[in-house]
Amino acid sequence: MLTRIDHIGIACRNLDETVKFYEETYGFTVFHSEVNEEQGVREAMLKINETSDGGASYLQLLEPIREDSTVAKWLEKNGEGVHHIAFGTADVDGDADAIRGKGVRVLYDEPRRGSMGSRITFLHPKDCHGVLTELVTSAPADAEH
Ligand code: CMX
Ligand code: CO
Repeated sequence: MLTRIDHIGIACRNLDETVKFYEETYGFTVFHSEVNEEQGVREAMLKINETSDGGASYLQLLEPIREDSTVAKWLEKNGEGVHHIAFGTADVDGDADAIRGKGVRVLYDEPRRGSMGSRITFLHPKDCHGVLTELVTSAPADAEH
């Protein structure tokens, strides 16, 4: 069951400048940052609020680290902006299977590694009314990232 907006993914050209904008304009702070080689991004997670399912909602600022990454390709075509939304669930495997069963393309056979040791998969935007949609199960609270 999808129980929260886990994050909104925002593509930017310069992560440091974009983080500065969110800090100075809204007073948000970076909760976590990392490089995800597989996804081809350098990212910062800004925690916005905690949620009733025990998780939290974040902004995920994404800067491409490779020209052939999905985010680089998207920036080239669209410029900076909202790239995807992510729903949080305790069971990304089960929810992805259920959604696949409804005829929506799930991009990965098995969930991959996301921010902070989470497990993530994506639904094809063309099957979701134009919205690239991610499903996330957070790492257990005691897990190492
Ligand atoms: N939102 C909405 N539509 C999108 C989109 C997005 N983010 N990215 C691509 N599309 C649309 C394009 O506009 C295009 O539509 P048209 O054919 O009407 O022009 C169509 O999808 C195909 O786009 P493309 O530019 O040819 O891109 P690809 O098919 O090569 O890749 C996708 C699209 C969704 C398969 C790819 O972006 C992907 O695998 N995404 C999942 C991984 C990802 O996004 N990782 C970065 C974030 C990591 C994280 O969140 O941790
Ligand atoms: Co994301």
